[in-house]
Amino acid sequence: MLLRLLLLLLLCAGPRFAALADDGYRLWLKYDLLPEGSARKAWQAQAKGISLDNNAGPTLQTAASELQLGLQGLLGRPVPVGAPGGKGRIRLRVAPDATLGQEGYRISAQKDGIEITGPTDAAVLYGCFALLRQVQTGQLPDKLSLSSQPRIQHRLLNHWDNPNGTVERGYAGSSIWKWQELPEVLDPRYQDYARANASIGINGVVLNNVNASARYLTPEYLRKVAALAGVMRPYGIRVYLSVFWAAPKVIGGLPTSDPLDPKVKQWWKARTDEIYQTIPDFGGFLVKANSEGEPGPQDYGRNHADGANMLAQALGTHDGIVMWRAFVYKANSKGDRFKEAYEEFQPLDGKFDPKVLVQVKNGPIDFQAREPFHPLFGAMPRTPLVLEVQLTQEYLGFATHLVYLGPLIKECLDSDTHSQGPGSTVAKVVDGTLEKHSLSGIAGVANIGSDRNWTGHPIGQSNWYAFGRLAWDHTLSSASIAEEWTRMTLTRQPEAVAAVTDVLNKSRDIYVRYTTPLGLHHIMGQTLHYGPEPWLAKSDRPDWTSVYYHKADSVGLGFNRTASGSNALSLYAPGARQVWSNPATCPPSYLLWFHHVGWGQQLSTGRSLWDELTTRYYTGADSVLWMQQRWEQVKPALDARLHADVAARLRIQHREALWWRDACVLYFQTFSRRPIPQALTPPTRPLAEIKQLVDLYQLR
Ligand code: BDP
Repeated sequence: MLLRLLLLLLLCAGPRFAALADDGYRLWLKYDLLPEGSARKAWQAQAKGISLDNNAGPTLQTAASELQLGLQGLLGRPVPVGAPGGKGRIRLRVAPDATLGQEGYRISAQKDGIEITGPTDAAVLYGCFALLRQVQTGQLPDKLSLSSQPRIQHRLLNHWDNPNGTVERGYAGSSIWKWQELPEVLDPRYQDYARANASIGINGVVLNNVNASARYLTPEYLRKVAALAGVMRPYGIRVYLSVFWAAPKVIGGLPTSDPLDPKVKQWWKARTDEIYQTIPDFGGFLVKANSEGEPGPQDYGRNHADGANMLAQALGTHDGIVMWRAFVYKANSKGDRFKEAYEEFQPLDGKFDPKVLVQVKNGPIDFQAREPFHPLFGAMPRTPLVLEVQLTQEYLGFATHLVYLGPLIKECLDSDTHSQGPGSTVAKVVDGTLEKHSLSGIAGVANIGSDRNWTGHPIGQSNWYAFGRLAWDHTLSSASIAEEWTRMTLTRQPEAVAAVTDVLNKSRDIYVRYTTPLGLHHIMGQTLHYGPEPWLAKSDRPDWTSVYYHKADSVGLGFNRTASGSNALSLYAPGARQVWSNPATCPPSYLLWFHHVGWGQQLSTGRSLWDELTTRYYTGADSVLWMQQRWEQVKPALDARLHADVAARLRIQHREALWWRDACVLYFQTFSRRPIPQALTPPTRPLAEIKQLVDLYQLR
C-alpha cells in the first residue's frame, strides 16, 4: 500500500523535469495530473500501456518513453511500455504511407486501442507528442482520428550563441551550450531542450551565431558538436553550424578565402568530409557573408552564388544543405537600405546550386515590430527561400515586454506577394508549393538561454512554441496556438485561458502602438536596440540612425518609397505594390513605411496624421494598463510565483510604454508644431529629461 502511494506521489510530482512548483522549466510539457472527471477516466481506459516493435530503434523508443512520461503524469497511473498488445493499449507502428511524407503521422482509434503510425520513427515521435497535446488540452479519446504532416521540410532554430557563452541579442541568461564542458559533460538540459523542440516539430538546430567563430570547424569543437548531435538525434533533430567565411585563412593557414581558389575549395571539402565522419547526419551550413563587416566572397570580387555554390560542392554527396543569408546592406546615405538585399540577390536567381537555400528575414529592414514582407519573397522563383523570423525580442522589448509573436509571424506568412497572381502568399513561397521546390525551410532566431525558465520572460515561451507550430503548419491560426499554449503551460481554467489568450493576441499590436505606430520603424536606442531614440542623427553608418528612417520635417513624417522617392515599392509585384502605393488607401499600419505624409493630412481613420499618431501612442501605453488588469483577473488560476513575475514585468512595460510615448510625441512635436489633441493629457516631463533616460540605458 505504502509503495503504491509512493509511486503515485512520484508520478504526480511530474516527469523528468524535476522542478520546483512552477519555475517555468517544464515549458508546455507539464503533464500535471488531469482533474478528476470523465476525460481522465476515458483516457485511462485507452492508455493502459504502450506497445511497439521489439526491434524499435532509438527514436521509436524515445517516442514510447516520451508518451509514457506524459501519460503517467496526466493520468496519474503507470503506463507500462513494451508489454504485448491488448485492449486499451496504444500501439506505435512505423509503416509506409505515401500520403504522409517523411514526417507525417496518423492517430486513429481502433477497436482495441489507439494506433499512432507514420512512415519513419520521427513521424511516430511527432504523433506521440500530438496525442499528448490532445490529452493536455482536454480533448476526449473517442472517435480519435488525426493526421498531419509538416508543410515545411527544414524547421530550424538559429542560435546566436558564441563560444564564450554569450548570446548575441540574448535576454535569457547565457548560452545553454557549455562548450568548455563538452564533450564529456552532457548537461541534462540538452535533452530537455531536444524534447521541447521535438514536441513542436522542430527538426534542426544551428548551434552558433551567424557572426561565427572559425573555431567550430576545428577537430576539438567538432567533437563537442558531435556530442550535442548525439543528444538531439533520438529526437529527430539534426545539428547545423554557422560558418565563418574566412576560416580557410584563419584556421586553415591559406593566404586567401576566395571561393574559386582550388586550395580553398579543397580545404572546405576536407573540412566537410571530416564533419560528416564525426557527425554522419550533420545538417549543413548557415552563412552570413559580406554583411555588417563579416568577410565573404565579395572580398575577392565574387558574388554570393559563387560562395554558396562552393560550399554546396564541398557538401558533395553528403546529405546536407547550405543556407545563405540575404541580410546584407551597405552604408549609403543616399540609397535605401530597404532595397539592398533585393538588388544583390534577385539577379542571382537561378544561379544557385540545388543544395542552396537563400535565407531571407521576414521584412526588408531588420526584425522591426511591423514590417511589410521582404520583397525577395516571390521575386526569386528559381531559388528556395528560407523565411527567417526573430523570436528573441531584440527590437520588441527584450525579456521585459510581453509580446506574443504568433500574429507577427502569421502576418508575414499570409502576406500576398502576388508574384503569380492573387494568393501567392509568402507561406506558399516558403513551403515550396508556389514555385515547385522540393527543398523548403523556416528559421527562428532562438530566444532561449540559461535562465531557469529558458526565455527570461515567462510568456516568451509562447514565441518558441508558436514558431514550431507554425513551422509545422502555417495554416494554424495564431490565436488557436496561443490558446493551446496557455492551456498546456499556464492554466486549464476556461475563463483564465480566455483572458490570457486575449492578452497574448493583442500584445503585438499594443507594442506597435506605443513604439512605432502607423509604419514608423527603426527609431529605437542605438546599439542596444532598447527604448526610444527617434532623435538619433549620428552613427557609424547613416542607416543606423533614426532620422534616416522617419524623415520628420516641418512638412510631415515618413519615408517616401514611391516613384517620387526611393521607389522601393517598385520591387513588389503590381498586385502587392498597389495595396501600398496610394497614401489614401494604404493601410494605416504601413503608411509611414512608404509615404511622407503631411502632419495635417487627414487619414482614413478620420484624424489628421498628427492626431492619429499621438492617439496611437497614448492608447498603446494605456493598453498596457489593460493588460495588467486582465492579468490581475487570472491570478487565482495561475501559479503564484509565475503570476507575480509577469505582473512585475508588466509594470516595467507600462513605465517604458510611457517612456516611448512621451519621447516620440514630444520629439515629433518639435517638427509638427501642433498641440497634443485635447482628449489626451500632455506629457509632464520635458524632452530633455527623457533623452537622458536613453543614455542611462545605453550606458554611454
Ligand atoms: C541584427 C542584429 C545583429 C545581427 C544581425 C544579423 O542587431 O546583432 O548580427 O541582425 O541578423 O538585427 O545578422
